[in-house]
Amino acid sequence: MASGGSPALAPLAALPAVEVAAVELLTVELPLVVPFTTSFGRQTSREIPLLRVRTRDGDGWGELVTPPAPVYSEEFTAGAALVLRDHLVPGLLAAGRSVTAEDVASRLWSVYGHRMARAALETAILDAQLCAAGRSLADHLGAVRASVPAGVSVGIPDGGVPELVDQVEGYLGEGYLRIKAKIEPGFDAEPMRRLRDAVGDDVALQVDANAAYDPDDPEHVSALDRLGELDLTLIEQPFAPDRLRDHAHQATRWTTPVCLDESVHDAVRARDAIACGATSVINIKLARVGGPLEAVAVRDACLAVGVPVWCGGMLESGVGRAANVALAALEGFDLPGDVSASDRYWREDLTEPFVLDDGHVAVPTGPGLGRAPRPDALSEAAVLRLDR
Ligand code: OSB
Ligand code: MG
Repeated sequence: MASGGSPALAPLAALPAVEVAAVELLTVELPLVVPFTTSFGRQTSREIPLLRVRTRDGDGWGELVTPPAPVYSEEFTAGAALVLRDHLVPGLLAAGRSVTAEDVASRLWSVYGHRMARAALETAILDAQLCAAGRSLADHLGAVRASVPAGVSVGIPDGGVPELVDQVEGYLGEGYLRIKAKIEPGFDAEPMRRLRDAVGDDVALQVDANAAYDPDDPEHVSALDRLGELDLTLIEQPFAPDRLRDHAHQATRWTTPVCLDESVHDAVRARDAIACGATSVINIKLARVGGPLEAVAVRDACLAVGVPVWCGGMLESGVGRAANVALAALEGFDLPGDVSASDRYWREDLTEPFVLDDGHVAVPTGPGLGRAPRPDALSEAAVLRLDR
């Protein structure tokens, strides 16, 4: 994989390797408390595959955040599981069972893409290494805060604007510090105007199109133009991931800052997107860029040129959320992220829950991720062995 060009601001400490005894994927199905609809589809639950790296010193965990279908990017769960079993895990262990998180990028450089699959593997190995060393992920990555400001991402509700306003008012009442609303062609300028009118001018409001707009369609562009009146914090990923120049062109016309998500799959792309004017804010998801190490490289590339970043999410359980919250605790993550409390997603999380406290989520302090799945949450998990 083409990994990031920018060196880390302060290089991460080297951790001792762990000796891998087994690698497994444990999959559980968890219903969402409220359906989540974006321009690319509607989800009522998540099939959550957790990657477990068993070592002599204990287990490490990582979450595979792929959706069931290739609708957010090329990646999807069944494909990711196969690529892990047939390519990533064998490729990693071919050079020996003593591994570090860095080995996921360096030993697997010749495997293209599949960043969410790699991220699960890298996170699990790093978790195992950090647990053995008795150090938290946040500490290791260089966290500068003990809690992170929490935003919430709100799907397109079945009940339209009235239901959207209800949901948003509920989240604001709980203390969330900013609202991100999903938009799609036909559900954009007018609904967002009504949402802005309902919540008032003081609420930090942003929108996410998940690449649903066509820059060559004047009606699409004019709907996005009209968002400019709403004092939005940013508009996330209006166009398809490869359309950097179209993002750059519209960014010169809009007052609303453009923020890229899907387009930014690594630090090199982050640098290029910034340099061509396609983005002035970046949503960093460690799973989208291949793991926590590349996520830090993306952050470094942004910080070097003064581009603010924030931590995105993929409806993670507590396992993936723990890694996201650690990342969001780094310098540069100054905007509230999609790092919401467990109860925004699940009636019962797979781990000890993350809770909202005065609009913030506390950064785990325990070794590694600081969260592991409760054994009873995995009692009915389907298990796939990945290392033979
Ligand atoms: O585009 O940010 C996105 C969820 C799944 C896939 C893509 C996205 C999202 C979210 C939810 O917006 C973020 C979260 O709360 O985890
Ligand atoms: Mg997004």
